[in-house]
Amino acid sequence: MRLEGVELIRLRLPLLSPFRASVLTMEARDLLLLRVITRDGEGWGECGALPDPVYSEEYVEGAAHVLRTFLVPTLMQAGEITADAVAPLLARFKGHRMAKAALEMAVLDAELRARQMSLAAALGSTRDTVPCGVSVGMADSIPQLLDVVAGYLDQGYVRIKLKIEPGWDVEPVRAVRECFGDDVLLQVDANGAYTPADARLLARLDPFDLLLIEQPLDEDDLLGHAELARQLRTPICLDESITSARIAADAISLRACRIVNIKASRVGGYLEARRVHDVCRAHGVPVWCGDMIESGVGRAADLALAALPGFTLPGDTSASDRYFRTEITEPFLLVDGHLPVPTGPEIGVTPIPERVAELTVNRELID
Ligand code: NPQ
Ligand code: MG
Repeated sequence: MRLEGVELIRLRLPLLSPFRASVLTMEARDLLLLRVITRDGEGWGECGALPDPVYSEEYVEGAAHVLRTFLVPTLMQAGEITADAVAPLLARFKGHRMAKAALEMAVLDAELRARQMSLAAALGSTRDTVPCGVSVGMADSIPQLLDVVAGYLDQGYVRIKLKIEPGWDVEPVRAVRECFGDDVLLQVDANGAYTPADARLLARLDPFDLLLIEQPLDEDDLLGHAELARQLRTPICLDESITSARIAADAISLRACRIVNIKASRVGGYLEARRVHDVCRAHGVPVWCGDMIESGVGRAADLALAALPGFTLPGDTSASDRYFRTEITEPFLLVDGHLPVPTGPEIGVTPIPERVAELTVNRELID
């Protein structure tokens, strides 16, 4: 296909309640959507970058700039392209994986619409529903945290993930275990808030039978995670560190992690995310699908990814009403702790124009 235009759409989606992690407290989701225009139709992509460069070095405004200045013009000058060609065409530009992922996703969506094929089928996904976990931000008090967790368990979420940082770790985990029992699937995510010197502190989490400890150390400290893994019983899962299939292979070989959180946005797109899945599966490493507080556009594509056979742990792809009052697509509703994998052609959802208009901060067409 040939790109005739790419629209960058900035949205602001208010959150139902502030989301707090070690790196940031978020009140509203500043979001960048992409719409690619071809002769045969359109395709949608979503950029996972946060408004501030605190999860990784990318941020929404920077992604919009690199797309406008380098990535979109490169694809528009390339003539006939396919989704497979996007990453090689953009490889000369270093980094900016979330910006690249959004553009590749929109081209892939357009291609799948033209072929009347679902993303799930294109990826080789094997299931039509996925079990859903939920990520719980830090709270002002332990009782408030327990109320929030009780609410999500009542809604049917099959796994609880608690954001932790030094000073909010052992106590909240102990409280959740004591309040909800040993059978609740429970894990924690530090977003890199600890250092190797915290090994003994983190080992105090071992008695609580957690599924995993996610990204305790800096994203570039693979050897630090390998050393920490030798001192903990609880498996280490990496998120921020795993930015490509090659790094996944290195992390596994270095024994820096026993589980991997896969996010298509973080690794540069759904095609690379499939390759990360394949590498982990080849090494017997379980994976699960992370979440960047996406709209229904990213959520739909993540569900197709999470339906791949190697995704054997519940992910963070929660129902639409976990974060938003207004969803820009048809909302994803939790049924018996599961969400349906979209089976329609392409990513399976289309943003609802009225909802997009209501939440749009600005739109710019590059053509
Ligand atoms: C994670 N998300 O696994 C990601 C990253 C993330 C749902 O835990 C504000 C503060 C917004 C921290 C969005 C979840 C965020 C955030 C995504 C962290 O690390
Ligand atoms: Mg994480």
